[in-house]
Amino acid sequence: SHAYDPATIEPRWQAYWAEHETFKAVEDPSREKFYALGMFPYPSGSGLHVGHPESYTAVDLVARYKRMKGFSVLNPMGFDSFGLPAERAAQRDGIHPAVITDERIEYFRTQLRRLGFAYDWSREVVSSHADYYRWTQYIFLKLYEKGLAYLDEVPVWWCEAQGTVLSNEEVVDNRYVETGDPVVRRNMKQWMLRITEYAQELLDDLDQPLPDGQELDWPEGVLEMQRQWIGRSEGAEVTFVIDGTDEDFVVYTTRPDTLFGATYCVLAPEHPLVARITTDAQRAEVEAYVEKAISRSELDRQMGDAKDKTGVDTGARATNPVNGEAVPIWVADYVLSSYGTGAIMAVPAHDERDHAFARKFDLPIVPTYTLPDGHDIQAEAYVASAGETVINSGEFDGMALEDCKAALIDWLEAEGKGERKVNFKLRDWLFSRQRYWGEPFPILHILDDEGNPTGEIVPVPVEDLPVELPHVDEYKPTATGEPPLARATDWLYTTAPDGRPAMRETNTMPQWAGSCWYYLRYTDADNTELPFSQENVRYWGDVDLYIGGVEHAVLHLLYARFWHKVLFDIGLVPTREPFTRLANQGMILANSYRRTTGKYVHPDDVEQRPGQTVTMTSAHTQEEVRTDWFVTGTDTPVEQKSGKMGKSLNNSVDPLEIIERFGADTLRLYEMFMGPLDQTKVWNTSGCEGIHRFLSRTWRLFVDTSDAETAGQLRPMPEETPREARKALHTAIKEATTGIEELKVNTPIAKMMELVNTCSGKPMAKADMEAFALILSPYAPHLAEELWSLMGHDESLANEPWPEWDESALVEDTITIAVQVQGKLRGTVEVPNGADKDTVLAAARAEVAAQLDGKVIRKEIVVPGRLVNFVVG
Ligand code: ANZ
Repeated sequence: SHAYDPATIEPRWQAYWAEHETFKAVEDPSREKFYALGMFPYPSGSGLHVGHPESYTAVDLVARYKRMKGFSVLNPMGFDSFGLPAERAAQRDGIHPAVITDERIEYFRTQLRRLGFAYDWSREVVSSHADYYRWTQYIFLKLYEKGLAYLDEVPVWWCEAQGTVLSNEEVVDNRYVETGDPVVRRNMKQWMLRITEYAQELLDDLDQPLPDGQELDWPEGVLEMQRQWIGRSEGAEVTFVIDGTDEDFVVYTTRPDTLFGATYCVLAPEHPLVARITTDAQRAEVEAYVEKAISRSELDRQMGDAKDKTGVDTGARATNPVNGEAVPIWVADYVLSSYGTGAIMAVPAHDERDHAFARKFDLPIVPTYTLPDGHDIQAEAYVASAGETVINSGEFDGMALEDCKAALIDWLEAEGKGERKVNFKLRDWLFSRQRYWGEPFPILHILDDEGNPTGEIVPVPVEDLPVELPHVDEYKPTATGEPPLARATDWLYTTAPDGRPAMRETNTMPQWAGSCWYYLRYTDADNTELPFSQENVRYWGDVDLYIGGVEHAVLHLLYARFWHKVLFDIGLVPTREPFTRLANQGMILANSYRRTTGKYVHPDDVEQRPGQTVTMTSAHTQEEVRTDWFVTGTDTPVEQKSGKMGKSLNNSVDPLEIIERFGADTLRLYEMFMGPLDQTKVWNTSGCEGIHRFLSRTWRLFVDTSDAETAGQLRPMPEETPREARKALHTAIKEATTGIEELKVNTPIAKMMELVNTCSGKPMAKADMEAFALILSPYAPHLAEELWSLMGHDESLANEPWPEWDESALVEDTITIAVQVQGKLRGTVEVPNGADKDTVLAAARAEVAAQLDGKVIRKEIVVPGRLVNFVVG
């Protein structure tokens, strides 16, 4: 048979590309570069599902397109392969994480190769391989040298179930976001990265054009999430002197304009002054309160219901610096020790938290700016930052509220009672984990004669990198709570460069480390002397297009930006920002099928039959649902619902399964056809059938599939393309060009479908058939290559120039003109597009001849391209 057969076409072209190194990225100074990147996957146990190739296909479209536009293209792929899940699987199955990880990567590679991506596989990176993490360690040493990595005793999130600490970013609602395991606060010595030093720059560079002309083109939602995370605020630090002492404390406020309304102060339970200033009468109560409060999580404390605000009066008083009034000092857990100065001035009139607290403990509520008519400030706080007039504030009374903030800060500064202050929510990055499967730190702890750490730290010399991860048989923390690496005693004890006995750092780096700089390694993946050469990184520079999931809006993208800025400052990278243009792919959902037991049945194992009402139970609920889905061949009902494709809903679809049924080109095209890239979409395998039909029709447009002798050959192509087909072709070229440039990846497909319809089985002239194959190639590269080769080319089309569209071909042949008599529509005429006025009038007159018969035409009104109106009398 000569029908469209992806099963033979696709492996052939994949082999061809590999053999000819068609997509090898070259540092060609004569061409402009384009760097396209998809976020590298974590090689999970379940392999890629059809959700992953969505962004990879979009990246691939652009990469292939840019290559045809003459750019030198870098389109690489790799694996983000350190992290907890592999360690957990290793523990469960008794296989070393390195072995498990490499097996998984091999499966991912197979899947990716069979999708036909135009990757330069020679640049693959695997973050858990020593030839890669050696350089992660190298960059860590750069951070260390710059004073940006330090050890600190810090309150951390400790996850007992995982036996590790987690970063702030990994904890939501006192649970580890990945597993739902509970976490608690604990003080531990940890490695920290001083990301706060870059807070302002990380914020500014989101919005401003950079000195070298770089400017971020990112989705607004992601920019906003980064801004929120960095959380810059402007305000003042104000000093309060404690009555009867010469001690004082400093509060941070964003509203110094409300200082006259500060009727009490609050110290965080952890504040060092609490113990010292508490009066004897209050001591027992305060101590009990502090002890309890410290064990509560920060989030809990922040979220705490307004009504159950808790706190205790220390008995001490402070002087409000603006009006000299004595205000009580309380201790309460809604003030966090880690933000600002860990102390606040409370303005119950204008802050909701303070208001709730003041109501509960009967503290005075004094407004400092005008209130809306009828507002009862004792009952409810009133929050405004503009539009009101200052009251109860001495010499500041009568000022517009929006001017008062600066005026009060100036006054505080002049009086030496406070100063301007900018604060950030961003905290330093907790950078160590008590895990095995991560990058070892290139750090040594010097030991004394008894073998105890002296506290002195020395870095491992660069020439001794990598510090390889030693083999251990047990990945749990040791009995003393030491990380698993403490078990590798042969590895653990060593000597410092100066010969003193030393012990290696036993923490490992967090999963985020490897992904902070992998895009740089791709520029020079085989370099054994350096993480990347200056020559290559200067050629490839920033990533021109980066596509990935919106779940990385903050963590990965913020961490990578931070590392990049450090590398920029030490002159190792040429740009301030790593990712110039960012796009997010939407989540792919799929139907899932839940049994009454709560277990999910895979979509392949269910069938639809006339319905029945069943009681479905879950952990918390029992509900009646009507369903017409059953486990295939049984009477076991299942409930259909759509949800995120993945393991937990047992609704993953393996790309290989789709490739086997329909081919990779159908899968790629379907992924792009489902809808706009950034939108959530529901996967539907039967949707692939329509796409497969389109590709078959495309095939038949080129290839004779009849039983005739000419079967399998190109169909005869005319000298000239019919006008309608030419218009459809140029429309498709235009749409493909702008669609790919603007990442509107679904619309060009519709235009190509229209083109094939318009041709309705009759080929166009050869040059036009070639142009069609070229614009199809980013989407369906195997088929396009096959057609290209059938048309007599013996090289890949990957480097052919991208077709240009002819605007004049898009113009309509004829246009329809409305014909009115006395302003009433009496008919329409078709005239050639661009016809002159006389031609149009003649046609119009003929059309309404009956109505004009016997009348005198007084006026002929012509609106070009639209209508003719005859005024008769
Ligand atoms: C007085 C005041 C009056 C405040 C008012 C707000 C409104 P953002 O904007 O999020 O940076 N604050 C300061 N340090 C705090 C801490 N460690 N724990 C809890 N709250 C703290 O928040 C700054 C405001 O949050 C500060 O301004 C302070 O309350 C409070 F009408 O001071 B404000």
